[in-house]
Amino acid sequence: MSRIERAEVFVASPGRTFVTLRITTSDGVVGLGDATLNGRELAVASYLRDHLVPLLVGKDPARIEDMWQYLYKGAYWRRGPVTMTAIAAVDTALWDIKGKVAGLPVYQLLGGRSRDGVLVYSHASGRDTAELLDDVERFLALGYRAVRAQAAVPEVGGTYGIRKGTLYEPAATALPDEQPWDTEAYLNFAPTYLEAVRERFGFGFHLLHDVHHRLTPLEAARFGKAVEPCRLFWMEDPTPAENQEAFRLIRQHTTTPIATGEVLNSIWDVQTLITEQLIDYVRTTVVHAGGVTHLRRIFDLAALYGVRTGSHGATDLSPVSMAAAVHLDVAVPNFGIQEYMGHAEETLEVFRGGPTLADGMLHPSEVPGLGVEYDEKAAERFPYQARYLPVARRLDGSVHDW
Ligand code: KDG
Ligand code: MG
Repeated sequence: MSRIERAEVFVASPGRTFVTLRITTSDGVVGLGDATLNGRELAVASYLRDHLVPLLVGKDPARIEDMWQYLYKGAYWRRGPVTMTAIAAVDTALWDIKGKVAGLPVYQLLGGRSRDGVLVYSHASGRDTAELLDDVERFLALGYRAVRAQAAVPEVGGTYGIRKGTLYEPAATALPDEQPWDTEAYLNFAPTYLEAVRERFGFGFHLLHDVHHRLTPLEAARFGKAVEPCRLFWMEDPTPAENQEAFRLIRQHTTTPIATGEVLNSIWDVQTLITEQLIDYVRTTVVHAGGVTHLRRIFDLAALYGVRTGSHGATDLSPVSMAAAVHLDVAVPNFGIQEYMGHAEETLEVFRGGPTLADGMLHPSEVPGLGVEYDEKAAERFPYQARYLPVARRLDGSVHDW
């Protein structure tokens, strides 16, 4: 019987930092898992190296569900992003191995295709409305059928989600950048640029917006009502999602669809949101929510309640995560949309292969497994660089949700 012979953890910063787990079996089959937790990367690397790798060696790589239960229940300490990201890396690597052993792409192991391609949205942004409109135009010209729109709030001179270079990268400083925030200014301004987008480009594409956890439930309800004429595909993370019950109030006041979940890690974190149908799209991901095995479980629960999927896909999700996401997206019946920002050139020098983009849709790789390779030699050219996500402060100096 095949055994896990080796498990190695790589930390490198090709364009940005990624933590990658590589499991090798006694038959020489190699599987990859993403273990990147933006701004807290080394905590997961240590969890893997110091606590999980010693448990993996000698185990049967084919027993994916059993491994998941063993690592989750065996930790005793439940949930949390560090634990769930580490478990996700092992789980994803084992799915990669299973696909390679079977000679099938992972989506075939998940039941095969439910659709021909995976609808994606990308990020348009601008320092003001005019710049945002140009950027939306650019994405539509590239063939995207869904675009997220964010513009800097003039009174505070910025906000989350505004691209500086070719790719949006919030974790850009050696210590956290402190950014100002003013809710009233945002609430006055954001609806105006979303309206401007619809006025200029019409309704022939999906328009999304990320509130990034910054509003109270009542403020979110007010925002949702204000943008109803824009017919958003969704408003994302309208309020911090730790308090699942808070979404009831938003739901009662607006028909703007709601998406949340990118910072949540387990089925229990989204249980009320899903079973009470307080959201329309669940944004949990392969890498931060326990891998393919656990994300499938979340998606299946969501399917029972008519909630669709809309997984996080920012640049801090490595090409291994993106590949795994697209295998799941193409297979599950309740897929909604997939976020896709692409990756820096340096990132793609290290991670080769993966899904392909055509006409605003991603298509999974047809090679056995996930279809991504990790070039260890290339990674050595990009040593680890510590980077933090920013912190938001209100105008009175107090800390706000970033
Ligand atoms: O690491 C944090 C980013 O992934 C996050 O800020 C991006 O909100 C985000 C999104 O929707 O892509
Ligand atoms: Mg988001």
